[in-house]
Amino acid sequence: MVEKTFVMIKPDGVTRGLSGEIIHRLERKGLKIVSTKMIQLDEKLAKEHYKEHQGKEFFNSLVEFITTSPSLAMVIEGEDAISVVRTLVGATNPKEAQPGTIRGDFGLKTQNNIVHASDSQDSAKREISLFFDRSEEHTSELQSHSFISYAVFCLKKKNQKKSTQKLYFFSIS
Ligand code: FUP
Repeated sequence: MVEKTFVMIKPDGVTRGLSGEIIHRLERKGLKIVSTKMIQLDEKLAKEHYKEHQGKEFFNSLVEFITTSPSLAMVIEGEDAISVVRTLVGATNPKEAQPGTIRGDFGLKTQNNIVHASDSQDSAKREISLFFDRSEEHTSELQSHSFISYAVFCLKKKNQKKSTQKLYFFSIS
C-alpha cells in the first residue's frame, strides 16, 4: 500500500552535512519526497512532537537538543513507506543499529541519532499535520506525470535534433 511518512533530519544530521546522504538513500530505495522544509523547532512544537515521551528522564534534554538549530522536515511517499523508512533508519540507539542503516552508519549517541521517522500510520498522520499545511502536501503521482509531460513537450518541439530525442526517451525509461 502506498503510504506517506514523516521524516526529519535532526539538527545533528543537518549540521554534520548528512542531509544529501540521507535523501540519497531514501530516493535510491524508490521513495519520493513529496513535501520538505527547513525548520527550527520551537519548544512548543518540540514538546508536541515528542509528547509520548513527556515525563521520561531524557525528555528535557531531547527538547533542548531538537530545538538547537534547524532540522529538515520531509514527507516521504512510497510503497509501505512507514516500515521501509524505519528499516533504512535503523534502531533508536545507533550503537545497536545495523551497519547499512543511517543510524548504524553515522551515529553513536541515542539522543543524537540523526533522523526521525514515524513509527505507525497514526503517528505519520499526526506528525505530517503538525509540520505541514494541506497546501504544502504533494503526491509522487504528480511528480512523474509532470516529468512525462515535460518530456513529451520536449519531444514535440520543432527542429529537435535526433540525438536529443534519444536522450529524452532514455530519461523516461
Ligand atoms: P525512534 O522512534 O527510534 O526515534 O525512538 P523513540 O521514539 O523511542 O525516541 C525518540 C527520541 O528520543 C530518539 F530519537 C532519541 C530520544 N531518546 C533518548 O534520548 N533516550 C532514550 O533512552 C530514548 C530515546
